[in-house]
Amino acid sequence: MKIAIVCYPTFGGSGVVATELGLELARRGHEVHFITYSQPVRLALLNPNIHYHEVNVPEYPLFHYQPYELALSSKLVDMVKLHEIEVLHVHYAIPHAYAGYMAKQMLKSEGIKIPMITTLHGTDITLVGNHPFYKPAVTFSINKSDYVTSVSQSLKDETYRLFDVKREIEVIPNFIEIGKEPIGVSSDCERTVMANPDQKIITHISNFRKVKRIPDVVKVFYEIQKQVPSKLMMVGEGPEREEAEKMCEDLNIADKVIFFGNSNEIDKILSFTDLFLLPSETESFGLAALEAMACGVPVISSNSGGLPEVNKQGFSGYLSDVGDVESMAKNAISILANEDELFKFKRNAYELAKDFDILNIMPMYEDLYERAIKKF
Ligand code: GMT
Repeated sequence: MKIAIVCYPTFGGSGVVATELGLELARRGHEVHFITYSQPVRLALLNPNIHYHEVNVPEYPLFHYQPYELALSSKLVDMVKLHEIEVLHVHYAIPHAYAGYMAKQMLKSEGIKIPMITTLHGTDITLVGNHPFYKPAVTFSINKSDYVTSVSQSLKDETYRLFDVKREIEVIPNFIEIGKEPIGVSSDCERTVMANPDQKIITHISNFRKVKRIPDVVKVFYEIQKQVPSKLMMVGEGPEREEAEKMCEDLNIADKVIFFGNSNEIDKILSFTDLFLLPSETESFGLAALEAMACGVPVISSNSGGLPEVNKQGFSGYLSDVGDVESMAKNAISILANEDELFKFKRNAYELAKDFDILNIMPMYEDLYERAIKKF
């Protein structure tokens, strides 16, 4: 099949899911065209089935806001015609589904019919898309998509609750490549860069936005380190980072916390990690938690959104109410303070991650593409 993937090219979240999806489709022999404003972070171009087309938005002094949707829809039209693309798969409704719909209409006027699949990822529904300024356009573009998927049952329910959506939404969970980075593959020497042998390693990875509740990460760690010798790895970049660094100074734990910024070595950091923290306000899925579990790392998370579909209470970790840092710290300590318990949770986390193996999820997307192409 010839598939166009539209996504954000950024670290984490929907961009990573879209990129990993495209890479796997290419490995399976499909021709994949990434169409976005810069090369997706995890995209490796050394595969003859992978193509990358950059969307350029020329600067013009008249424009206070550059018209990205216009440039994207034009690029989609050109690429579909040039490469005879058979299906458009847009990740994140805003503005991709909107631009995709416009491209479809332009192509239709030239006698070319192509199906569009929209995958909802989370903030496009729960935070941004729900804003009254965007809601009519988001509702319209979801309803005008030929197929809609969401990354969790929780996100599907939220979409029906918040929007007047008539379309059927299919749940296709996020996935992970199991066994890509075998557990414990990195050397002890690398571990010492992060912590002493007697210290446990706790990790948080995110875009450091408000929704991630970064102060809760610091508060939970503050309680943990009082009882268990440990270090905290803060991976990612975003608006809450500075405040978190200040908080660590104020709590006198700055020497126990490393702020990495965005990193391309997430697998390596996770392979040394003993516990992952994700206390988010809302999380449609929590891909970072799954990435941790696939490296055999138990998860302490909030119980919001789709997190209970990924992290299982008392098995792969624990879930607490949003903001209940006391319970999160207590659960974290109960895992970390006992080696047998830690070993059990690590093994369980890895076992559970296997349910989301890319090999189990990919056929769902391939089946969807086949149905979509056949119908058109
Ligand atoms: O985590 C973020 O804030 C980034 C965001 C995105 O759209 O890139 O992530 C969302 O999509 C991910 C991939 O499907 C999900 O794993 C995240 O849970 C979801 N984030 C939220 O719902 C806050």
